[in-house]
Amino acid sequence: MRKLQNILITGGAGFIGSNFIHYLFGQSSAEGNLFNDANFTGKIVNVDCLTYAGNLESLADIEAKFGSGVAEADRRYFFEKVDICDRPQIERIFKQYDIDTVIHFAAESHVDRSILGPEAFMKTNVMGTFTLLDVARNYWKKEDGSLRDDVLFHHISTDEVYGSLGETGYFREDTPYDPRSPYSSSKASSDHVVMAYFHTYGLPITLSNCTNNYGPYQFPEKLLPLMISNIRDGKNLPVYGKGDNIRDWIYVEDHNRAVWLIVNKGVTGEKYNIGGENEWQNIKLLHKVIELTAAQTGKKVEDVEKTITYVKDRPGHDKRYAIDCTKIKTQLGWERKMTFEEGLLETVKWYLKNSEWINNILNGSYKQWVEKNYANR
Ligand code: TDX
Repeated sequence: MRKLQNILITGGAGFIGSNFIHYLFGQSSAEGNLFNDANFTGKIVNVDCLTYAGNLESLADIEAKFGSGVAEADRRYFFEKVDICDRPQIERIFKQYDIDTVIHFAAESHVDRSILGPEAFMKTNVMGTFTLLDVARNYWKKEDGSLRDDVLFHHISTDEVYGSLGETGYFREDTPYDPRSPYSSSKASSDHVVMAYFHTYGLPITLSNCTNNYGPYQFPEKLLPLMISNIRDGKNLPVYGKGDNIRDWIYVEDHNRAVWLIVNKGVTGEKYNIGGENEWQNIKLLHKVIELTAAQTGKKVEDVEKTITYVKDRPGHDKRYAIDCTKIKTQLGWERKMTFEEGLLETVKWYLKNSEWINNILNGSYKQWVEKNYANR
């Protein structure tokens, strides 16, 4: 039986990680209580070095309700500003909180940035993952040298490790890896190191590869929050190439429910694909986002449509991603709860309502980065 009591979450101040912490504490951002089914009773230690994409504002409510805002004896949430590559600090954290589970979200995740500067991706995604695995292997060693079996290291990964699909076909768990960007190659490398720690040392691991996530708290360099905030601000809507690339979209908390299910019931040493079964050509998705955002902001669809700007394509732009998620459905009984219609509308409304959250990012250090790197848009 896995303990699942003292959970180390890496990258908890990022998009998927902050949603995961909300989900685990029964504080889902989805309306209608759809997702408050985690039944988690333990403690969370959030390790995040707060890069440009980490944002403690996304966790202010959690800090108040479960962290420093409550009496020490009732405290269930702890934040540690630490880089996952910093081995002595990671060793200290394992010991101090007696970590029994790692759920590893921390990663450099933006493909465009990996093309402009791959080094941070190799450091964080490859060496950071290695450091965590190696500290876990040492900390979870029993006196006889074997590893405990009530512990787990779960690694979050991406469908991009499988490469790019043509018009047909789906990525399955046994699809050979074929990463094509510095980002996806760094994630593929980390997946291999995780598997190597299972096969070589018997470290109890599980791994998941998911499609494009959408929902609250996503950094506005990614397609959906970028387009929603640009529509709001009357800015151009940059579409790469012809806009005919296809992505499969999943609501972030459907992904996180899958991760929690794997952490609870997944078979040690196994990997699981998680998908939305919801493919959209970028340009078609943009039309849909324009329709919803215009309706919410009182803008005219025709006016917003005129701001669509076709820009230079991303180098090596993968054509299509699509996941076959039969394994997690049939073996673990996972199913999605959010429909795309509802989820997309809720997401549009969330970014418009939480304008302070997004404005703080858009007016912070990210502004200079955009001016430097996206000046031609
Ligand atoms: O301005 C844009 N214009 C545009 O046409 C941006 C930011 C993106 N795009 C296109 C590129 C992609 O085809 O939209 C699609 C989605 O782009 P991103 O949001 O950058 O995501 P993607 O490259 O598909 O990768 C995402 O999903 C898999 C995440 O960023 C990864 O971390 C995850 O692993």
